[in-house]
Amino acid sequence: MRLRLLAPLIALLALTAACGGNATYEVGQQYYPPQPAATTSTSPSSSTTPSTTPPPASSGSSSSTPAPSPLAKYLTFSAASKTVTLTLIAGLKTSPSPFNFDGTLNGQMVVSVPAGWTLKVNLQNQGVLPHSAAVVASSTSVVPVSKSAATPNATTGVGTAPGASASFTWTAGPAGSYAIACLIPGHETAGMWATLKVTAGGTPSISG
Ligand SMILES: [Cu+2]
Repeated sequence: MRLRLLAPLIALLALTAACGGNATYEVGQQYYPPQPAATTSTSPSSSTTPSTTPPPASSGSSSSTPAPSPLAKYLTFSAASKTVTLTLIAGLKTSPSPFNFDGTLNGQMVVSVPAGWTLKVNLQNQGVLPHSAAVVASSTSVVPVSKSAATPNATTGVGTAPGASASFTWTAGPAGSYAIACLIPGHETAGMWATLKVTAGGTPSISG
């Protein structure tokens, strides 16, 4: 009886000792197969993830900066020199209306500049008509708030010719609501103006 029990036990011990190294390999190999199986089972769900990835990718780039306006590229500023530079593309071709600034109409674009800061407006006429830019008291005014707050020939038909550029500089203030408009006759009423807010403090911003 004892021998019968011992014999298989010894055989088992000998086997374990002989292929102890192999046993570890087998364990390692056994771990491999389940992993590819797990990968294949997750690949259908991961293949649905890439199709939903494009929208998160675009929102992911926007999450790096809190809700950036597509107009943000038109405004740069230096807090050190209290200078704001606004690029106004007149007659942007992608807009359905030729009477647009940076593709916006009717005060849709809102530019904020702290009082006392220097606002430099660079007008680039990419349209087919002459255009101009000037700071006015409101979207119904055709008179620049100051002589210097307008591009050359702002109120005449000459304006800034298609393909040409012009600029003006204005010291923002007093605080309040203004508009930046094209004063070529008829253009402002056609919607060619942006909202300008001169704030008591803070930093420049653009939205719309
Ligand atoms: Cu115009």
